[in-house]
Amino acid sequence: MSSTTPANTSEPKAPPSNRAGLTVKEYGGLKSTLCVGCGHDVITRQITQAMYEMSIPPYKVAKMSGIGCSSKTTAYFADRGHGFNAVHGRMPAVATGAMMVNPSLLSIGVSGDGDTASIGAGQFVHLLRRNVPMVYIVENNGVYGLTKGQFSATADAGSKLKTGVVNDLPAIDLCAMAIELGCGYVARSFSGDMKQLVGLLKGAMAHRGTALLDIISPCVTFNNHDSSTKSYKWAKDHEIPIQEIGFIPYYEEITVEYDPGTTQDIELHDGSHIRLKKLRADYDATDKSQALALCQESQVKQEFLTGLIYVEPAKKDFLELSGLGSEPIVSMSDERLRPGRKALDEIMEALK
Ligand SMILES: Cc1ncc(C[n+]2csc(CCOP(=O)(O)OP(=O)(O)O)c2C)c(N)n1
Ligand code: SF4
Ligand SMILES: [Mg+2]
Repeated sequence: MSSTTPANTSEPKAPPSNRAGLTVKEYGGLKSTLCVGCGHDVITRQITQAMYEMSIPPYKVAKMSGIGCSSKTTAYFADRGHGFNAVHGRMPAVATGAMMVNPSLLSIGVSGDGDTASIGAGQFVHLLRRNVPMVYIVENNGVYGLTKGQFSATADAGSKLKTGVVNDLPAIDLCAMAIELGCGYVARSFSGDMKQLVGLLKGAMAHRGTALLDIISPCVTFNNHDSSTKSYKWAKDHEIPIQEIGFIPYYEEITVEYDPGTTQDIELHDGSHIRLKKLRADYDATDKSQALALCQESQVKQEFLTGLIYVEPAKKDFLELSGLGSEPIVSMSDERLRPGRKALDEIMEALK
């Protein structure tokens, strides 16, 4: 054979690695056991993509969840990460403890509308009030999917189950609740809007404090029919994005100017920027009263407004508010953590 034989150009190219030297495949997890077409699996893919694009090493992640089809999601990404599958509705307490002990991890919580807005509502409001540093994703399908499709507290009044049962109660708006309780990053999205979702997830991962993402995630088995307001068709037909989301990580130089009239540029605490191309000319995502008004407008007009509804990057998180130093408790020595005989004697003396 001649030495000038052309090189084999059909040789497969190595998949691209990120700054952590990992390919997107290395952010994968177990094979999903959810129904084919479930919105939750689409969200899993976007979480995986966002972690990869942010070059977050999987072992630096604490995956937290409760109970439900949605709460199984944490098994399907970053299988080299840490994980805790808590009791139904109790993920916030476990996540709070984990973050107090080891804030060097990025906590990603995945919950359902039942897990968060029904049984877990009491825990959820205190997580928001405390501003626990974590990404909190609600995979919202308006039903308890795992227990065969009963209405949850986020189901809209008037929506119907396949059996014909009508929901008479008003829905809890998780975004409005989060803004009211002081959450500093509040977004709404749809599992079918992948580009928007990845941008919002990256911003949430760079945010300090609780970042809430309320994502409509259709349950194809129990709540995807025409009289449901949590179906693929309804969400696709009604989605009105309020911005186009751009995310610029801290290590990338910002070279393009922006027009403050039509674009909003928000610097997050790690130096990343979230750039919002406004599709609603006057909307300011840093204005709390505008954000609450938008949620209300969305309810009254039955519109499905998506995007970054509210952001307050400078807000102090629970660790700062609690006066904890930057050293994680988990890496402190026993000598520093135990008070010792002298200190105990002094306490006992003071109690006499
Ligand atoms: C204490 C307790 N109460 C009730 C249940 C039964 N249960 C399991 S999952 C679930 C609801 C899940 O709904 P959601 O959080 O919306 O998740 P989805 O399955 O819809 O993703 C319920 C009521 C339970 N496991 N534990
Ligand atoms: S029952 Fe619904 S929520 Fe659960 S896996 Fe199936 S489609 Fe998804
Ligand atoms: Mg649900």
